[in-house]
Amino acid sequence: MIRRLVIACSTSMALLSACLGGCVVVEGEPLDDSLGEEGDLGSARLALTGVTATWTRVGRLDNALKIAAAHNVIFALSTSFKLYRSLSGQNGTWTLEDHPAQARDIAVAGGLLYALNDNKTLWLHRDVPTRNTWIYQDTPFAAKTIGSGGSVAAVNLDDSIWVWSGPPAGSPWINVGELPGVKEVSMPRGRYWLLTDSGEIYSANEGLSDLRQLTPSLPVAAGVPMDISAARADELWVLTTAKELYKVTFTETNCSNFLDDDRDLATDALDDDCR
Ligand SMILES: [Ca+2]
Ligand SMILES: [Ca+2]
Repeated sequence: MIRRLVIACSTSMALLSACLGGCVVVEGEPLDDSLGEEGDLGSARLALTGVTATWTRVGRLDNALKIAAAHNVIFALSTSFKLYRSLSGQNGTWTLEDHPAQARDIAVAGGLLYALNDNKTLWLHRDVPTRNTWIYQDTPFAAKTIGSGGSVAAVNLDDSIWVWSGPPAGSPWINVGELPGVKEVSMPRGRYWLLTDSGEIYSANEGLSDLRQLTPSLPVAAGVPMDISAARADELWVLTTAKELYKVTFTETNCSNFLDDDRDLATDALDDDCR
């Protein structure tokens, strides 16, 4: 059981002019994705009422370190800090986007791609024709990870969780709580997803209340989740320690409780899941 504490501390920001690394685009160097087949792992109940979670194995990313999901594209940062993108996440669809050699985590927030560098500088990616550019945003010096969603969600070294209200650069960070053992947070509109150091995934309401564990539904060989990313409340991407990539989709199954259980902005009979 995760203990919830809300703490108050401040994150001061210092402007550093460090470079994110190379900006040269090199095409056609996919991740090693030669293993595995796609497959539906079947359904598992989230410990939430009115929702069923369906795990689907999408592919394998042998060299992946981090993932970041947008609405129609997923990014992966490799262990050699190369950035790849794919429309589906399936094997053979990854293309090299850039080589941000200092990046250690990536996130898509509000449809924009960010990188957190080794020196704790935060950069916004601008994909313009013929070259990648990265624009300095801030220095969340205590951040250990950043996560996707409506805003950049940083987990600090002391397990406190912060949401960044930018861009523009220099916008403030807002403390939304603390969860001992938390590793990554993803905050699509309507849902918080939390990944612990031991690989457990929890759903939470705003304010980190009502924590509910997402049943893993993974084969033993897949290991445990090591990164999560969600661009929308009813879809969660999961990278495991065995470098398997999964997509978890959430279906509204209680169609008469006047609640939008899967947080897809459609309630009961208005939700396609209920038709
Ligand atoms: Ca409902
Ligand atoms: Ca719904």
